[in-house]
Amino acid sequence: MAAWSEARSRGGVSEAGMACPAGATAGSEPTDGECSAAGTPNPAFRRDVLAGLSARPRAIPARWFYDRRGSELFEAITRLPEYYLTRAERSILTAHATDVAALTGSGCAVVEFGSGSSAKTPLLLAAVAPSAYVPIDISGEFLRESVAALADRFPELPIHPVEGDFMHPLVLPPSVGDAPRLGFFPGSTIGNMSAAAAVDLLRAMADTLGQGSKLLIGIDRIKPTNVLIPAYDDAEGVTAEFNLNLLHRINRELDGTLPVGAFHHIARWNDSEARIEMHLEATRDISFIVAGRPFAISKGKTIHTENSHKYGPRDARLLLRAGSWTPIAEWTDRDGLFALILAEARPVPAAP
Ligand code: AVJ
Repeated sequence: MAAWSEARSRGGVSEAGMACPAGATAGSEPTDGECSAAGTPNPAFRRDVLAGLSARPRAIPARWFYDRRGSELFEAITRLPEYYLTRAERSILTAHATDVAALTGSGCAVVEFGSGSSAKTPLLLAAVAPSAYVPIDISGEFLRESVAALADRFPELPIHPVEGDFMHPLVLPPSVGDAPRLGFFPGSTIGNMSAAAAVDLLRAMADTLGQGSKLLIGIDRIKPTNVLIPAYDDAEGVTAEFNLNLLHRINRELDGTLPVGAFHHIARWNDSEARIEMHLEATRDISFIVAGRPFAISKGKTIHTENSHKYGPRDARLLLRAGSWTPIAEWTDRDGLFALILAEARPVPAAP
């Protein structure tokens, strides 16, 4: 998620993030989302952390939040009173999934970018009566878990999981047939990317789904900071724990000696970039080792760990158009906190 390294290498971050399967085996090169077995550090994680701690400003891609513990903490975040995003998006789907279905028709193939482990996917599937469901995720383990859960709920629905990086155009399995495609990208995951990376992703999605396809995407809106900040800095400290878990993960998987207690969770609104930023701030001068290399951070300096961009109604539509999608309908929750937008991949008439 750009802090998610402009999200170029990580494909399927579902809203639940990546589960780290208990039985993860030591492959030669663990894929991005998967845990390394003890003693075999994930080379991409090692590379990103060493580069991120060496860069100024320091920044580590947010996708590394989601080891098993991080995924559990994210699940806990989605239940916090302050974290309105998940509830707002679910309420929109509950109220409007039938409106979505009226515009897509039944019998389309639903292609979810990130495997659907959230409660939202069943709401959509129940309403649109798809001919097939195609979850795409880079983590095979995570994909299998969510396929099993959905197969239970929709025993008649053909499910064709695709293990791959949805940041790049993919070929859908031939078994999907030629049913019209409906892409699904909930959770405002697109907000973790820079505008440039988001546009690249949207174009890759259009390439994967093809002309005439539709995309249902969740995008969080700009709103007052007295609502935004608590959503990323909750009273219980769950988000702080989620952020700090990244340091624990570095210590566990990369032989780190980071003094986690000397870091402080920060969530701040960057108004010119229209985003929430999460940082970890050193509360004193610190020296530590990661993967055999020495590092130092002075008191008051931070490691930037996440961006969560927010979009006004026009901003969101412009982003979609820039990514080759034409918005055709949108819905919000009763408080206007979050938007669900339906867009279509269709040729745009030449300028007059
Ligand atoms: C899952 C990426 C949408 O940015 O709101 C939640 C992740 N970070 N609390 C978001 C997150 C801190 C979340 N996304």
